[in-house]
Amino acid sequence: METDPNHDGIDNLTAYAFDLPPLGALTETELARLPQLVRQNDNTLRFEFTQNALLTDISYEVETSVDLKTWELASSEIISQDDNIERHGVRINENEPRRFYRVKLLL
Ligand SMILES: [Ca+2]
Repeated sequence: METDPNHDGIDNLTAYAFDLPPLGALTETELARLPQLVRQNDNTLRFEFTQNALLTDISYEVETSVDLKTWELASSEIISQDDNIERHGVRINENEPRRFYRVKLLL
C-alpha cells in the first residue's frame, strides 16, 4: 500500500497523527498543524504541533537534541484546545546556539 498517495511528502501516518486529510491539497491552516517553529507576539519562539485527543492508537513524544545523534525527551504543554484538537508547544531557549526538536509518533 502506498504511504503517500497524493505525493505531498507527508505520509499517511503523519497525516493521521496531525489531523490532516490523506488526499488532496492541504490548506495553509492544515499545514500549520504539522510540527514547526512559531514566533510569538512577545518575540519568543515556540515549537508547536497539533494533535487530536480522540486518537488513542497513537502517542506523541517530543524529543530534543543538540547534535541530531543523542535525543532526549522534552515536555510540551497544551497551549490551546478546540474540542478534541489540542495545540501543544515547547518554549525555545534562544540563548542556546543550536537545538533541534522533533515529534516521535508511537503506535
Ligand atoms: Ca500525503
